[in-house]
Amino acid sequence: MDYKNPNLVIDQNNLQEGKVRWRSPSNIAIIKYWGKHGVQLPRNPSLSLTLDAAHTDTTLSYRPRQGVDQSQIQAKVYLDGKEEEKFSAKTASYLESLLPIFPFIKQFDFELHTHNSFPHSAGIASSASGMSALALCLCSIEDQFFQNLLKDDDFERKASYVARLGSGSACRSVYGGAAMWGKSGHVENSSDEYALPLNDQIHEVFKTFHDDILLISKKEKSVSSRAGHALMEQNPYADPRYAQARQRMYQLLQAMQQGDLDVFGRICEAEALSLHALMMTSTPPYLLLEGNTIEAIKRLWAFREESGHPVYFTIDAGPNLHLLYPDQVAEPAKAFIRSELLPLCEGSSYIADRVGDGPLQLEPNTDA
Ligand code: 2P0
Repeated sequence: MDYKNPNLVIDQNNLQEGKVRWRSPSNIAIIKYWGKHGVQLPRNPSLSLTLDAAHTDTTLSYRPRQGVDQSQIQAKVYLDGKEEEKFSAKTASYLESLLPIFPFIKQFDFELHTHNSFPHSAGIASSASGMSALALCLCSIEDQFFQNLLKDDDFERKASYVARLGSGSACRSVYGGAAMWGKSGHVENSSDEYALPLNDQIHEVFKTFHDDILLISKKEKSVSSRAGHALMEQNPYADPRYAQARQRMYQLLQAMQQGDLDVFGRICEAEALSLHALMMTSTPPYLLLEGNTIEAIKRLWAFREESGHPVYFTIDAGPNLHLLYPDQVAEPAKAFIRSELLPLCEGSSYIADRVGDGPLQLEPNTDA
């Protein structure tokens, strides 16, 4: 797949200013992406559920530059109305890297207003929602000027590809429900370069899933995901890990087709623990789990043993626990979470989220 296209230069007579706006959700990985090469190419396939409440709203304004010179791309980024110079510099260099795909970028100056629905301290990666929202905005600009992404499938695949270049996990957020990313012999058209929606292939029960995110700690994590991915290159367990992820992907896809919650839950929890085991076996080793993360897992296992309810956990690259369960057990699951798990959370806080329908294009003239 090659999206380089030198023809996407806007005729001077058609150059005009405008705005596009997208809301894009975060996602929670069931099979984890951990280890990469090149520009966010994954070492193993991953699969995630797209969230709903945790999302980023981004408005991208573009204004024609006076004469196309060689000077650097201009992008000002405002987070909740406040200019963020660090994000402005990062966004400008991301846009610069996209010039072979969107040559029209150098015909504009950009302003980006962005708002996350979740607090920074929540430990939800804003890179997945933020980078997918920006990628969708860029594809919308292309579509406005060239009308060549008219088919939803083409639009979404390109947005997923472009989002991946910004942040790996972002490519999965372009699709609602469940999405997988990375070449797998078991999924036709799967690719390391973009994600695929899986919704035709999975049981309806997974679309009813809740994800209650328990905020065990709101502290900034000690090792970034970027550094964590890099440490995989020297990890002695890296190769067996990539083989394990491939095998689990196959088992998970079958379980999700059949609606087998038990197998889904076993793989989901094993993946979370494998991810953190990889951190513990890196050089230098590190640990993102807190004592209360472990205590919450033990209480959950005891609750499941007693009640038989299909409530499972996963963990991202941080200490917070995501509790996943189908809507049919929401009542007992929420009662258990309130009485036994919230006391383990910082300020008893959690975010109630659910599997969502994916990104939404918004009217650009509402507040960002
Ligand atoms: C995932 N995570 O599959 C894994 C599991 C966190 C734990 O991808 O460097 O921010 O931007 O490609 O996507 C977090 O890493 O990494 C991540 P980059 P990203 O969701």
